[in-house]
Amino acid sequence: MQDLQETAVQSILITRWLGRNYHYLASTGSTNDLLKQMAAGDGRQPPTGTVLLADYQSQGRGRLQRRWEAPPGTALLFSVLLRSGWPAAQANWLTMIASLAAAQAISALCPALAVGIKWPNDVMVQQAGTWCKVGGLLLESEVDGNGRIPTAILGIGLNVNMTTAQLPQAATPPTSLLAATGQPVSRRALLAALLAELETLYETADSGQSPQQVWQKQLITLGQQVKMTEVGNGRTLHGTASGTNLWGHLQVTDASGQVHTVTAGDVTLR
Ligand code: BT5
Repeated sequence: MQDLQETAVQSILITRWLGRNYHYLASTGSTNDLLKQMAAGDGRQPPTGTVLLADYQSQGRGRLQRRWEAPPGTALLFSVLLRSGWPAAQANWLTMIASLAAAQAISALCPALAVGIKWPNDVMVQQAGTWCKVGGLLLESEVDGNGRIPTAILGIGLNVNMTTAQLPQAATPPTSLLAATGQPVSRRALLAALLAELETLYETADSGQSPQQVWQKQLITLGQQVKMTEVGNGRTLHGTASGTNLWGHLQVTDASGQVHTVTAGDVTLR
């Protein structure tokens, strides 16, 4: 699609470094997989802030090897390489700032939409009074011997111009910006706005400041009755999402008043 090719995107980018090294592909398996290979390759190492975008993914992935599906020409599907060097505990800040950047960019282009974040990695918009998933984040990072993250790949998928009939079957009700507003949205303008927000948020986080305060304001999960399935131990918790910490972990208070801090999991709002 021409709107997302290199020259078209470079001409409207306002970032200093994020996305300045930008690659477009009409189709690939998964942008996360390809960017990971490029970052690990023997050739010229792509710099931090490299963005790889595909108009279509045949093997698009969510967390836990779930599928991420979007027909050609309808979505933003891209990955960002960040050579952060942050301590491992801060890795989650990348998911937090990416979901914030996506929410802020959507608000800028679709001011009438209510936008929020569903913990831990869903970008949501309200449609006919219901929160629906319009995008998701997939962070993949490795920890080195010093407990730091030399390289992180941040995958971002946003449903932009899918018609209602093109939305996939999904656990959380899905939508697109077109379906929610009735208007097509420029993928190129949305991408440029998102990268600009992400660059600013990244620089603040890079100075050591947690995005928690700003991020928490957008979190639709807080104060809700939730069913939480923890990733890793598969434990299920029922309770109220009562707070978060600096690392973006979710606190769930159960009926007996005990507070459980969850680092990774799936939330169903009840
Ligand atoms: C996510 O996982 O939400 C992360 C999605 C990240 C996708 C991007 S696209 C660019 C980059 N390259 C990749 O290969 N991936 C990243 P998770 O929370 O596990 O949600 C996955 C679930 O969302 C699936 O099991 C479906 O139920 C649902 N789903 C699949 N496609 C969807 C879509 N287009 N819109 C809304 N929900 C979807």
